[in-house]
Amino acid sequence: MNFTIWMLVLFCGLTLAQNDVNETEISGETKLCFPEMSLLLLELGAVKAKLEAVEIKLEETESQVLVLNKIGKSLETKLKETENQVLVLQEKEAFKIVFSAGILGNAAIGPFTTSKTLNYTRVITNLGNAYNQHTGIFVAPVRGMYYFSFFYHAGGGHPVVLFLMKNNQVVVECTDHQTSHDAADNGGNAAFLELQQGDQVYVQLEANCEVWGDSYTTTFSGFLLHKV
Ligand SMILES: *[C@@H]1O[C@H](CO)[C@@H](O)[C@H](O)[C@H]1NC(C)=O
Ligand SMILES: *[C@@H]1O[C@H](CO)[C@@H](O)[C@H](O)[C@H]1NC(C)=O
Ligand SMILES: [Ca+2]
Repeated sequence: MNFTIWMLVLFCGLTLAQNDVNETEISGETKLCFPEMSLLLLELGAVKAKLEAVEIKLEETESQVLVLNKIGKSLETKLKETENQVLVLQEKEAFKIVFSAGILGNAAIGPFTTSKTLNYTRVITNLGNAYNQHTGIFVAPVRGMYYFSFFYHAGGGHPVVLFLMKNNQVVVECTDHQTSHDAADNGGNAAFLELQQGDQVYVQLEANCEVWGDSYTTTFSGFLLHKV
């Protein structure tokens, strides 16, 4: 080998040793020296470009994953809120307070010298057991809006005064005067009542009054409309 060839080999070697693969630089001398080597370098360049593209894609994907994570977290929060609301609704649905009662027997009740709570002793329905047929008193199990109604039949031989009572207060009333010719009195009243837990609701027969006690005509009913 003469000196020129040695120089060329040395130059080619240096070129190959360079770290930075630059297509423009490869194109000239290197192609001359080792055609396979220059092909390899070109391929290497292509691989590098691909790697860079993959890196960019990866970064994009990472930021998308972050966004998805955020969305996932907020969805999780929403789901928990919804679950809680469902629980509240289920509790509401499960919490039913409903009662209706008449009076066992078939006889006049009264007149008494003092006012008396009517004992509606024949329970027709009593979901939640808030009504006590032994005392005639309904006790609100929860704070809420309730509805009560009461009806009576009486013979007309005595006046009728019935009060719907909340604790010691009159809520609504129904009355009928004593008459000689009107032997069949029927009446009633009703009210929506907002009650605190423990409030008592009952029907009070006033002194010197009389109603007919039976299961079908003299009744007391109520139910919880909704909690408040
Ligand atoms: C490659 O080398 C040429 C000539 O030295 C230069 O003009 C070009 O900018 C270089 N390319 C890269 C990607 O470095
Ligand atoms: C209702 O029952 C109670 C006892 O639980 C009694 O003291 C009261 O006199 C009864 N009321 C009427 C109207 O009979
Ligand atoms: Ca009358």
